[in-house]
This record gives sequence, structure tokens and C-alpha cells, in this order.
Amino acid sequence: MTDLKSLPLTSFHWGTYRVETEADDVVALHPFEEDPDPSRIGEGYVGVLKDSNRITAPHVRKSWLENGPTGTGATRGHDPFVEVSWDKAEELVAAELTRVREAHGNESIFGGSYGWASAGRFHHAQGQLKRFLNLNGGFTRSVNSYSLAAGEVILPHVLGAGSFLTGANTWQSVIDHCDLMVAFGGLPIKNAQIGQGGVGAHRAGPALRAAKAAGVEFVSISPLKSDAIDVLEAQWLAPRPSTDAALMIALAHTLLDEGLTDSDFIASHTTGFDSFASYLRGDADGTPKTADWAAAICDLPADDIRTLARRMAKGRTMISVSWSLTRQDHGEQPFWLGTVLAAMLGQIGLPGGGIGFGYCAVNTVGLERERPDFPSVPQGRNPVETFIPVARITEMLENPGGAFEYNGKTRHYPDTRLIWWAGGNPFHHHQDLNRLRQAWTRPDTVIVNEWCWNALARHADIVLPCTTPLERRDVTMTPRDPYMISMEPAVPPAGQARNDYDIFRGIARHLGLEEAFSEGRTEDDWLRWLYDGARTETAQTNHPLPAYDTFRAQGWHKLPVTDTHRVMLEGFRKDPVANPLTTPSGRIEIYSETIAGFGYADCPGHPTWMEPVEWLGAAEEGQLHLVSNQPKNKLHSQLDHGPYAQSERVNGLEPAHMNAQDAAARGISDGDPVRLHNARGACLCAAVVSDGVRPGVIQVSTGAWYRPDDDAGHCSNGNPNVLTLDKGTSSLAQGPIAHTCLVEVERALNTDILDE
Ligand SMILES: Nc1nc2c(c(=O)[nH]1)N[C@H]1C(S)=C(S)[C@@H](COP(=O)(O)OP(=O)(O)OC[C@H]3O[C@@H](n4cnc5c(=O)[nH]c(N)nc54)[C@H](O)[C@@H]3O)O[C@H]1N2
Ligand SMILES: Nc1nc2c(c(=O)[nH]1)N[C@H]1C(S)=C(S)[C@@H](COP(=O)(O)OP(=O)(O)OC[C@H]3O[C@@H](n4cnc5c(=O)[nH]c(N)nc54)[C@H](O)[C@@H]3O)O[C@H]1N2
Ligand SMILES: [Mo]
Repeated sequence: MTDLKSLPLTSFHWGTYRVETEADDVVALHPFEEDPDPSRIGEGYVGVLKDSNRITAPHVRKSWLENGPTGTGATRGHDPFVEVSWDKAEELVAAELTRVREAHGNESIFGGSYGWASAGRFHHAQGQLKRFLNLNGGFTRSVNSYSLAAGEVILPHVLGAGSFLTGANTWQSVIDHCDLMVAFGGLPIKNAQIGQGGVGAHRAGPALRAAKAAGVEFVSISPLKSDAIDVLEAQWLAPRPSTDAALMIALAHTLLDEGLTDSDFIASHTTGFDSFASYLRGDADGTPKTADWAAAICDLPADDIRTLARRMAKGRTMISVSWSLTRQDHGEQPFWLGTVLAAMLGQIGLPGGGIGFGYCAVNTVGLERERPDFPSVPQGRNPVETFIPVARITEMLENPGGAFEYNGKTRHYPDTRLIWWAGGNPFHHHQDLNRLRQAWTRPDTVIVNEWCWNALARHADIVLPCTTPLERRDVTMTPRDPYMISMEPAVPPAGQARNDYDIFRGIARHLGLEEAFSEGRTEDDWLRWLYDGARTETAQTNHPLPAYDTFRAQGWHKLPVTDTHRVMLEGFRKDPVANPLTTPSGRIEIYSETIAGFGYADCPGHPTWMEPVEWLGAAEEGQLHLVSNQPKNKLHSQLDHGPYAQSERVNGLEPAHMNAQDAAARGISDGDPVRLHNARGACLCAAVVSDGVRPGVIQVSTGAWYRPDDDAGHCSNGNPNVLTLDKGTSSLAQGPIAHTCLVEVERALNTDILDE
């Protein structure tokens, strides 16, 4: 028997593992001994470090190499690749960067490079790319996230800037003080496997079980029963997708109508309630926003809505609003409305009560937070001011110079000539991938750092092969997790793969920027520099970090957990004058003059129900609402080709979960191949028929690698982003709306499958 604790440690966004190797290959990843609820996602690495999908040398697309950078974009994604030496690749990249910079300016370089890359403080691909591009005169960046852009933009206006997005009351506060947890978007434990920057111990599952044991009751509002684990015995309410705003408005109406609001809290801690109350009563539009009104929109019994409102007012209630609710049309509204509901209940700032954004969206929400201020590799300054909201990438490529609205200002898209992506996969994360693929033909050059031949690498001109965390030394230290992990290389890099740091350093040499980029430091020097910076932060505390070499020898270090009962907005609750919010009024803005002043019809001055662009309430006969949520067996597109994700496919196809009644109406049986389609695209999946999905809804996880089959006209691998709609949440945030999408579904013909 191997002594597991003697094996090298490594950490990913989904957990920490002990790595077992044989003959320079990884054969097993064993859960970290400190983790009470380990994730299986790590198993996906076994066998993929050296398989045929591994990129082992720099490659250049043939037409680009032969004809130069301009005019060959149309064949991007179709052309073969030619292997080149690192020297050649570095020269080509350096020359092309210089050409674009001189001919078109730095604004024409898009380095937004959104994505999750890998955990590890030093080998953070985007950080390295941005540092490099800044030294080269800057680039067009992107702002906000795919995760919850609408929430990131609305909250500073209505609740204030701060750590609200992940700073919810701790789990212990919920366990000890909460009576009822009402979760809009559920409490999907599959998502809590993830913590950005590395996870030592998974806490959400054990915390939920402890809360249940302590008597907390749960209501899960979601199209999927599986969004609450069975042991919670949650009440399951399944409104039509993308109608939560109407449900929340009706809950607010019931509270107001039945005198269940905390008018003292509203008077002392909020502003603008009157205009919202007037909207609830229907003073201007003649439509009171009653439970009956919402029942027709949400397709829920009106009594269930009224009963829920009364239950919420009865005891200590924690409202959780899932991040997924921001990834839908008008996705600003649910976070705003959740805040308003918690304010009407007067429970903001109380132990176990108020609002939390996205319990279980990641392991981080509900964790204790007191951590030293960890340093990261400095990014320098970007002299280019141009940016895009992250999910407006296709529009940027389609419409150089075009105007767009964002958070109160009109801005313009740059003329993008060069795209560089390192550590993200737009052919995973973006909506309407067939449209992206068209727009992607426009720039002169696409450079990609990747380790595997996924759709992004296949749609590049220059592919620079990078290492994985299993092949390099790093340290996990993130303010989001108490564990610091000494990540050790388990196997040598495959082929000629290099660390992103060395890739940029090599190119910097050709541009005369090597010294500026590296500051003369090796990988080990940087690691010590980062760690020692963190150590200095803790030197004066009761819990100083061990010396670097001691830490390396120990393998891991756990930071003390102190704020076990932290309550979000406690200070503001106690004294809103002494501890005002950072909103214009210092209070919770139920009506926002700032937002009203922007004059956006799609995001007015108080929370409002607006019909989504696609939804079951306006569906054509036969259409279903597609929920393309996060995959349980991987992180986004990472390791889709690995053994764990592949083992959960059905007859080799990506599962599409649907209700028995919808399946029967289409002559579909469990396990059948199905074709999902709409005007934007089509993909092949396998039907999984169950009662755990609301009628009218079909669920396909995101993450299957985009594999367009142009003859068949579909993605043969089941990537749902060929179906989703590429539109902003509103003029305010311009966030993505993946969860607002209608599709048609039918049994696939044999010819569909044979084309694979
Ligand atoms: N339909 C639909 N679409 C969605 C969502 C949804 O719910 N539904 N969710 C959205 C959300 S919330 C997000 S955050 C995005 C996620 O989208 P992404 O973060 O872009 O997805 P990942 O697959 O994690 O991409 C990370 C990429 O980095 C590569 N990589 C890993 N390690 C390294 C490294 O060390 N160096 C380099 N250079 N590369 C590395 C991986 O191979 C992978 O291709 O997807 C969004 N898209
Ligand atoms: N295993 C795993 N975990 C992950 C990730 C991953 O890729 N894999 N990605 C991580 C990232 S980057 C992020 S941002 C978070 C995102 O975390 P979430 O935003 O919570 O992710 P989703 O899984 O898209 O959505 C959660 C649930 O919301 C429900 N839902 C969808 N539409 C509606 C609706 O209109 N109304 C209601 N009431 N419910 C709805 C769906 O049933 C879905 O299961 O997850 C993180 N965790
Ligand atoms: Mo995300």
C-alpha cells in the first residue's frame, strides 16, 4: 500500500488531491485527508495528460503561416496546423504583436481572455498574459464575469459595493439561527464543489446537513428537483424559468398587503419604498402585482405564493438568490428584488437571516473570511482605457466602432485585429457559438495558450502549448479558502509544453521586455516572493505563517478560522448612520435615482417585472425552456474529454434531462438520441427522462466540447451554447443570458448520429 500522505499534493478549483504516478504518468488522484466531502472531478485527469488531445508542441495554422496574418480568417477552425519550433513561434508572435500595435494601436489587441484557467497563485494564465500585454503598451480588456455580471453591476447601485457577492452570513450563522431558507435557484451542491483559486475542504454539503439537523426548513425554487439534496426534504417550487422576478414581486405584494413588512427597518435603512409600493399596488398601470397576477406568469398556484410569503415573515428567514438568476434576461432584477424582500422582512444584518447571494454556487459562499491580504503577481498598468462588458465579445467582433450602452454610458467597440486567450475557453463559455464562430473569422490573428486541443485551440492561428498544474510547482493561497497548499509537480511536462510564465518570458525576449517581465526572477523566486509577502502580512498577528521552506516541507497550512458567526451587514443594521452603505443615499435603494436617470427601458428605477425575450409564457407549440446549468462532473469545459465526464455520458452522448410528459408527447424514451434545435443551432444529446425536471423544461449541462458538424448542421458533442441567445441582460450590465432560451426537441434520426 502506498502511504498516501507521502504523495505530492496539488490543488484545483475543485479540490486538493494527493497524486499517485507510475512511469511519469498520473494514475490516481486521492482526496486530501482534510476534505470531509471530496469531489470526483479530479479523476478526470487520469489518462489525459499524454493522450491524443494533448498539445505537445507549438502549432501554426497553415494558411496563416503561408499567407501571413491578413485575409485568412475565413478558414480559421478548418485549416490544418503545422508544428513549429518554440523559437519560430516566439518570433511569429512578437512580430505580429508589433505589426498590429504599429498599424492599428494597442486598442486593437483584445486581451480580455476571460476564464477560470487553473488554481495556483503564480501560474495564473490571465494574470501572466495581462502583465505581459501591459508591458507591451496595453490592450482592450473586459469587465465583469459570466458568472453574475448583472449582479456585479446592480448591487453597487442598490446595496453598495463590498464583499456582498461572496460575503453572505457564515454557514454556522445559518445553522444556529435560521428557521427557513428560501433558495431561489436552489442549493445545487454540485456547484459547491468549486472554489476559485483552490479548495482545501468542501464545506457546503456538511453545512447543509448540519442545518437540516438543527431544524432549518428549506424551500427550493428551481426547475430541477436535484437543486436541493434529498436529505433537506425541501419544499420544491418550480416556476417557469426566468420568471423569478414576478414571483418575488408577488411575495413583496403579499407582505405589504397583509401588513407583514417591517416598516421601522424600511424607514431607517432604505430609500424609495413608496414608489415600489405604488408599483405593487398597480397605481400607474392598473395591475396590482398580487399572488394571482404572478401565478399566471410563473405557472404556480397563487396559494403557494401567499403561503410562502407568510412563512417568510413568521421566523428567521435567509433568502438565497442563485447566481444563475443573473444569467437570464433582465438578470439585474432578482438580486435587487431579493434584497428588497429581505429589507421588507427587516432581517438584513441579523444572524441566520437576510440575504445571501448564491449559497452553494461555490464552496466559498458561507465560509469564514478573515484572511491575510495575499499578494499576487503585479499586473502593471494598462494604458488602454477601452473595454467591453465580458459577454459582448461577438458584438465587438461584428461591429468595430459600434456604440453600446453600459452602466449609464455610451461606449464604442474597438477594431479588433488580434485576440490572445490564455486560461479561458470562449468556445465553451459564450452564448450562440455558431454566431461567435462567424465573428471569430474577422480578426487577423488569434493566439491561444492551451494544453489540450479543445474548440478554442482548434479555432486559433498560433497555439502555444502550456503545462497543467500536475506538471509545475505552485502555491494555493486565496482569500476565499483557509487552506494553503504546496503544489508539487507530479510528472514532467508533456512534450514541449511550457509554463505560461515561460511562454511569455520567451516572447518578451524578442520584444526587449524580458527583464521587465521577469524582474530577473525564476519560478522559485516568484513563489517565495508571493509567499513571503503573505507571511509579512501575518507576522504581527497571533497566527504567523511558517517559513517558506517549512511550508513546503509540511505540504499544507491551514489558516485560523475566526469569524465563524459573521453576519453580513451587521454594522449597517446596528447603525446605518455610522455605517452607511456605499450607495448614493447610504441606504438600501429600493428606488434608485441613479438607475432611473440612465433612462433604460430595460432597467427602470425600481425593481420591475419585464417579460424575458424568450420564455414559456410566450412559447410556440412544442418549445421547451433550456436550462444549460453548470456540469456536476467537471468545471465548465475542463476535462470534458477525461474519463470521469465521459463515464457519465449516455451511449456516448451528453445527457438531456426532460420530464416524462414532454418525452411521451414527442415519442421519446429514456436513452434515446435527441436533437435539440432552434433558429440559432442544433446539438445532439441523449434523453434522460425523469420527474425531477419541471414540465416544459429540458436541462443540458454546459461544458461538452463544441464540435460543429457542418454537414449535419449540429454540434455532435452536445454543447448547449449552440442554442443559447447572445444578448445582454439589459443596457445596465450587459451580462450574459444563457438561462433564457427556448428550444425544440425531437428524437434524432439514425442519420444524425451516423454523421458523427
Ligand atoms: N450555457 C451556459 N454557458 C455558460 C454558463 C452557463 O451556466 N450556461 N456559465 C458561464 C460561467 S458562470 C462561466 S464562469 C464560464 C466559464 O468559462 P471558462 O472559464 O472560459 O471555461 P473553462 O472551461 O473553465 O476554461 C478554462 C480554460 O483554461 C484552460 N486552462 C486550464 N489551465 C490552464 C493553464 O494553466 N494555462 C492556460 N493557458 N490555460 C489553462 C482549460 O483547458 C480551459 O480551456 O462559462 C459561462 N458559460
Ligand atoms: N461542478 C461544477 N460546479 C461549478 C461550476 C462548474 O462548471 N461545475 N462552475 C462554477 C461557476 S464559474 C459558477 S459562476 C457557479 C454558478 O453557480 P449557479 O449560478 O448556481 O449555476 P447553475 O448551475 O447554472 O444554476 C443553478 C441552478 O439554477 C437553476 N435555474 C436555472 N434557471 C432558473 C430560473 O429561471 N429560476 C430558478 N428559480 N432557477 C433556475 C438551475 O436548475 C440550476 O441548476 O457554479 C460554480 N460551480
Ligand atoms: Mo462562473
